[in-house]
Amino acid sequence: MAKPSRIASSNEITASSTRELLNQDLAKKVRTAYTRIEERGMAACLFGSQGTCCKNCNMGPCQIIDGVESMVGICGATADTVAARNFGRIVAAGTSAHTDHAREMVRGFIATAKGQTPHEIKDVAKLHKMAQLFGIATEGRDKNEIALELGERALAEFGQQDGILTMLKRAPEKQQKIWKAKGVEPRGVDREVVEMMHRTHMGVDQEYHNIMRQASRCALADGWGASMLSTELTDIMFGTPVPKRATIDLGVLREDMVNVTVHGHEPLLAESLCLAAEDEEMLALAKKAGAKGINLAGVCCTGNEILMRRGIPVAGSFIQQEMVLATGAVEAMVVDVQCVMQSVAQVVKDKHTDIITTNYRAMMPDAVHIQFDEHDSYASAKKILTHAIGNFKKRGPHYIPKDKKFDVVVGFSHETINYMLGGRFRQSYRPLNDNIINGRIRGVAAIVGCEHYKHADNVHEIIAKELIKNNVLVLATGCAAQALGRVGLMRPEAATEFAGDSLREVCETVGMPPVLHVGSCVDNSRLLIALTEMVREGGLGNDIAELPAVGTAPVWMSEKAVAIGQYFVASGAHVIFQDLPISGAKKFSEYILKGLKEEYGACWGVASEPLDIAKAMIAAIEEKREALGINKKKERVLMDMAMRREIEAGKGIGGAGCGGGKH
Ligand code: NFS
Repeated sequence: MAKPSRIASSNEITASSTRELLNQDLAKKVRTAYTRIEERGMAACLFGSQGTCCKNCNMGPCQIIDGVESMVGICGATADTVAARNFGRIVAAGTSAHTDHAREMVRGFIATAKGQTPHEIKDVAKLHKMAQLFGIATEGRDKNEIALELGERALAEFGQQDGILTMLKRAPEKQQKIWKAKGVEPRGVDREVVEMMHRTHMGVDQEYHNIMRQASRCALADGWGASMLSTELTDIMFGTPVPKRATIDLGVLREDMVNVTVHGHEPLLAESLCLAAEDEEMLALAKKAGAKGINLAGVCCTGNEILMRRGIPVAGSFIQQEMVLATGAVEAMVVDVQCVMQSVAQVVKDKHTDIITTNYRAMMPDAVHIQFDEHDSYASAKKILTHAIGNFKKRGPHYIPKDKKFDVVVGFSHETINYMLGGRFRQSYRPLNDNIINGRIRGVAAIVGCEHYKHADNVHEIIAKELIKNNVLVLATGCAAQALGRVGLMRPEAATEFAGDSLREVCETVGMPPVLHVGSCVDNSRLLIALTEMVREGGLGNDIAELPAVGTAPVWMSEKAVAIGQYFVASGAHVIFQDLPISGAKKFSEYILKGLKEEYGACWGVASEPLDIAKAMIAAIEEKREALGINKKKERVLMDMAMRREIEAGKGIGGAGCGGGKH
């Protein structure tokens, strides 16, 4: 039996801003997740956390104990079946969240192409690339006309019943062949979620390998389908991120301005707010209320979206959302969908702050609802800001930890990585591949996903520092990226301070941080493309499974993180989490932690301590390097003229010039 989840107590909070705030009298009056954890005083249910609680029908709920005949489900379902069904449902829920987000972005994209939003088609080069992928003619056509056709074709893939999703064609050929052979190519985005739910209904799919086949298909519909569509179309509409300096943490709130925090996920709302916050009429209104202006700040992944594209500061990550409000300095927190704790409306109960819900899909008691209309988004944004400005004069006692504001350099889209390492004239992944082959960079590690309260909040930091110390380049997304930004790892100087010698050398030459912010969770699709480009560039194997690349979402909270993990595993990338709800089912666990590797070349891993996660990631990278034959130390041979002539004569010198690699 695995040990029960550890509950973090408030003395394990390492974020100095959070600690400082919680010590203020003002914040002590507020009930936060930290309070609730202390008051609950109990560990999570063992059956639930080990994956063996079944509530898929009303004969139960059944708690299953693996190997005990009297403790299977009333229907006879075994621990392996139950854990696999639960896992499949987690993947389906995570996928549904990403895909519904993506659908809204595609609809916004169509509205933009029709001229119905204040936005425009910004990245025409990417528009043409995507059009080409979809077989859409571009020559002599207006950008909006192409965008409209692309948007409609993309939208149709959500409800598609047969065939395969177009974006799958972007994967390395070998990956595509594996998916075809396994029968896991997603047909349509919605179809895979529905089928996953159906197959895990009582009395349908009761064979865990088969359940996981659909979980892979469903997750691939997320990563290579909807999430990738969302990222690309959002880039086309709002601009592909390029490196920008910005700031992060609670200190970005302003004493003298109307503070409006944007929390949630779909950047259509946030982008409209960014435009409206610069509107003369809005600024005049703010001044009339006694403020110097409007300070927009992000929270969670919406924060990442506008941070990446506009350099708008981030006030807090998932774990800090209550802290942002506990400052008493926020006039409104504008939310749309996902990762918004219901408690936020209670945190502001005695404050002037309003929680403004904006989406018909996501309402909350004690919040103010102002519906965001994508066809009239500018007017919606102005209405929301007007409401927030109206609260400024009512601001009461407040506390902003002003010095808790950390510099970050963000905006590392896959195109940026291409450019940064390759330079303007030879944009390519060649320099990255070469640096991996010659060992300056041992490999690439993704640190993604959420935060929660079960563990101390420096897990991401410990993992990242160990990785970069060992010359592994780190790419980060989601709230993990914000956690790493808060501890100063997204400054170029961090390379000098924390990276191993050879990674430091590469970072210093290029002027980049050793931890690159790649975007929101939906933008994990950028990592799939980056990995694909590394394969395509050559020298590191024929598919993602051969690359010295590995991922972790150590402190996962949301079901979305498991969907992401599954699409990485099914794409050949090894993924390590701090825990997974599988340990109560022996055979199923073995399949997840080992068996999947035979099918996709990658599997899941679990390690509870952050340093162990980092070590497991480094070991996985080293294993790949060994298999590629790039770990052999290259002997430096000082050549004299006679030796050079010998080479020219075609006789050669063993090992020289090939990095000891395979031929
Ligand atoms: Ni990702 Fe973003 Fe954060 Fe986790 Fe939630 S905000 S989409 S799910 S908690 S990283």
